Amino acid sequence: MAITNKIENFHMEVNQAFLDKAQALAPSLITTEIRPAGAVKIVSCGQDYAAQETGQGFAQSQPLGRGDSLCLDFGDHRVGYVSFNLTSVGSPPDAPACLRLRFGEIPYELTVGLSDYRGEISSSWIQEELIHVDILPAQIRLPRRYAFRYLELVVIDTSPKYQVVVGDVVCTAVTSADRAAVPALNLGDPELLALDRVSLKTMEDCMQSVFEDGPKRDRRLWLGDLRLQAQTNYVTFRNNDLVKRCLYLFAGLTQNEGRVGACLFMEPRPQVDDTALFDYALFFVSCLHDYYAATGDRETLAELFPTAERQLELALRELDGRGIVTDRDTWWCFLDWGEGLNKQAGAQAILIYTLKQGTAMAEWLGKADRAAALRTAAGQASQAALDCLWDGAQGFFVSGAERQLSWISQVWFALAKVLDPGETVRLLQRVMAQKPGIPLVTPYAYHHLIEALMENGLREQAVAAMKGYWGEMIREGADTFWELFDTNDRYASPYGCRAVNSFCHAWSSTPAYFIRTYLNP
Ligand code: RAM
Repeated sequence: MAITNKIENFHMEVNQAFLDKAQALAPSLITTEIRPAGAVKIVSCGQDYAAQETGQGFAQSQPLGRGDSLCLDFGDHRVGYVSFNLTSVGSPPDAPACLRLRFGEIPYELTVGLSDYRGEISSSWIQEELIHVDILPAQIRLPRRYAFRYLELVVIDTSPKYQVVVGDVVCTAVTSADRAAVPALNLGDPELLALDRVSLKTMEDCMQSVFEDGPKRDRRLWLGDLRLQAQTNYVTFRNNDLVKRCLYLFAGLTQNEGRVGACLFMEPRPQVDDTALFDYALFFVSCLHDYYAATGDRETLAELFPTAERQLELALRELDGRGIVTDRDTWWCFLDWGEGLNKQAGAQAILIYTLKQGTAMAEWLGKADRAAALRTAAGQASQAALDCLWDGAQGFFVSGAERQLSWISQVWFALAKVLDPGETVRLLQRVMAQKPGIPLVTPYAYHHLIEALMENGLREQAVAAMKGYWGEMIREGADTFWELFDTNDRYASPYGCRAVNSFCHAWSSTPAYFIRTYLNP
């Protein structure tokens, strides 16, 4: 399925006052200069590749001629700008030096070049450059920001008469996350400490002028990702103004009829994309709800509540005669990347979940009539789900005309609290025991499972699932948590090529949220 849901006759609606507020909250970036920890060799290991230390530090390279290469390890995941010196040895350079640079968050990416790529999304996400240097010596400053741990430099050519030496390689790393703001943890469990550490690094590298989803790809502000980043932020970096900025950006740049878009671009100027996702638009409601719960910022709640309410109105227009969200065969709702996943049940549950949050916000604002209307809508949507989507014989919610079973449908109905608490616990226990239908494939979807388990008192299962899933990524060598980790297919990609998967993806940084919310004494 094409990964696009372009709305018809798209136009952008701008609220300049909201945008001005967002711009006033733009963070300044903290920069740190980082040099390579050493040189490595990329070796194949099974279906994957690994970086093998050569045991050499790196100050400058040996002289390099045609076909020679150098691979540097920056010691951890980095997001920033790279510069280096290039000098010549031998005769005066009688031809330009031509270099190929490849950056990889993981070793595998260094093995896939632009010309090898066969994926579905743009090849331009491959971090590869071909540069010609006419005058030597030269100080090279690459204009792009890269997300990487490994940098491979191949000399395509010099000339038979001279070679080049690479030195003073520096990454100027950038982030808006302030480590000093993170509260200390009071835990002894080394597995939990490791999960927290990698979560923080993931968050840090995604916190830029907005909460980016991933600093390699897509490098933009997606609403579903923002929701989890904000929740993690409240208990880690505590940059609440960055959340506020993102809320004002989404509210200030809407699509037709005041619909909040699925994602925003920041450059050359802030603009909303023409992609609409049913669940993501509703998560504006959640983000505002959670922001107020974390900060008590009533002025922002009051100012942005109408935008939240508008998303609920637009979503309620999508109900069919039974009161169930209309299913579509486009990419209309996200939920997860599961192959063939039907979205109807999950969408219905998210509508109920956000109608309840809308009700709470209306109450906080003293809008009794609005609260009553939203509460009624939530009750009706819940009853319709019980009548049409609940399959009592199987003990699961089903989705779409084919009555599809999937984990994510059950998880979202647990979060939406449609069954009574005892039945919700039994539903989650059945999910864990019977593994119904389409599995969860992203850390984003796993987050919702862990949240449902934690909220329903199934803490032991939650911790075991978290240590099993995110812990496995660490055992696989993750420096930062990945966009996608399918335990049934480690090398899966929704994009047809794993090299364009993001290996630092903020929606997977929520172990820090769980540890600090539920497990830190
Ligand atoms: C991908 C990214 C992003 C996500 C969307 C739905 O492009 O992984 O993080 O929010 O899909």
